[in-house]
Amino acid sequence: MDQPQYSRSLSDAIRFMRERDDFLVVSHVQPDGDAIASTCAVGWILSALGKRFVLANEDPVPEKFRFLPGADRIRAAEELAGTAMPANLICVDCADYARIGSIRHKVPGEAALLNIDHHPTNDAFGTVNLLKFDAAATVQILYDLIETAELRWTRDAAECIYAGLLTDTGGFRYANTTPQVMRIAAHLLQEQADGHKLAQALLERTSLPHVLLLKKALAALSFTDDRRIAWMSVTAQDLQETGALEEDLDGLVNYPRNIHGVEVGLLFKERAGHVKVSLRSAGKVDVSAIAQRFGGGGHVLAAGCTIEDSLASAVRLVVEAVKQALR
Ligand SMILES: [Mn+2]
Repeated sequence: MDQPQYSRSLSDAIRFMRERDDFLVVSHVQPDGDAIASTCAVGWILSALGKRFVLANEDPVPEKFRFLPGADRIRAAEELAGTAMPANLICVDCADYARIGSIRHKVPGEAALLNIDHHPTNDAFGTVNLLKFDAAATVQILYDLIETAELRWTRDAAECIYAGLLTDTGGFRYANTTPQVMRIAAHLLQEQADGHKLAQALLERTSLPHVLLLKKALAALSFTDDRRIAWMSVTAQDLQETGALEEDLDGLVNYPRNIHGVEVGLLFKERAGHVKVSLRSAGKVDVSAIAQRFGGGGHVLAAGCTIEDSLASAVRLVVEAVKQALR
C-alpha cells in the first residue's frame, strides 16, 4: 500500500469507527502480544469515541498479557453464547478471516468488517482494509490511527501500543525495528508508558512449565548432518507431564534458530491428529514460502503451518523441504 493509499485507508477506518456504533473487536486464535495489545488498543479508541463494543478472542487471554489495560474485557468465544452480536466487526492482526476462529460463525452475515493488519499475506477480506505491510506490528498501524484521529493519549493507550511493538519486534531486536518504530516508542515513553515494567512482564518473566518444557525439548534437539537445520519437538506427552499450555511454548523455536551456523530453526508441536510447525530463518531462506507449501503462512523470517500427519512424518517432510530451499 503506497503512502496516499495508506492515508486514505486511515481516514476510511476512522470513518468506519466514527459513523457506526456497536462493534465486535477480535484478533487471531492463540493470540500473541500484538493480537491482545491491538484488541485492547481498538477498545481504547472506541471508548475514546464514545462507542459501544465487545472485545473477544477464540482463546482465553494468555496469563502474561492479562495485566494490559482492557485485557480483562476480552471474552473467550465460549463466553459469547447468548450475547447479541454487534453489527460491525473489527479484525486486528489477522492475515485472513479464518484466523479469528469459530467466532466467525457467530457474526451476522451482513456485518460490516474493518480489517487492520500488517501481515504481507493479508488477503484484504474486509469491507474496509487498513493494511501496512512494512509496519512492525498491528499496533503500529493503530498508533497512526490514534494520531490521525487526533485522540488524546493516555498512559493506557501508550502502554497497549508499546506492548505490541515490544512483543512483535522481540524487544526492539528483530529486523522490523525501523527508525519509525523507535520514534513511536520514544513518543509512547513520553506519554508515560512504563517501558521497564512492560519489558519485565512481557519479555523476561517465564513460567515454570515453559522452563520444564524447554529442558525436555533441548534434550531432544536434532540437526541435519551439515548442522544448518536444527529442530526440537514437543510431544503431547511432554505437554501433559509439564502442565504446559500453548502460551508456554512461546519462544522455544528461537533456541534452534539462534545456534551459530543454523540457517533454519524448527519447532514441531504434536497435537491430536496433527502437528503444528513453527519455522524461523536466520536470513537466507524465506520460510513463509515453505510454510505456504504446507497450507500455512507468515513472514519471510518467521512462519508456521499445520501438517495432518504423525510427528515423525511431519519432521521428515518439513526438514526435507527446508533442505531443498537451502540447496
Ligand atoms: Mn502482529
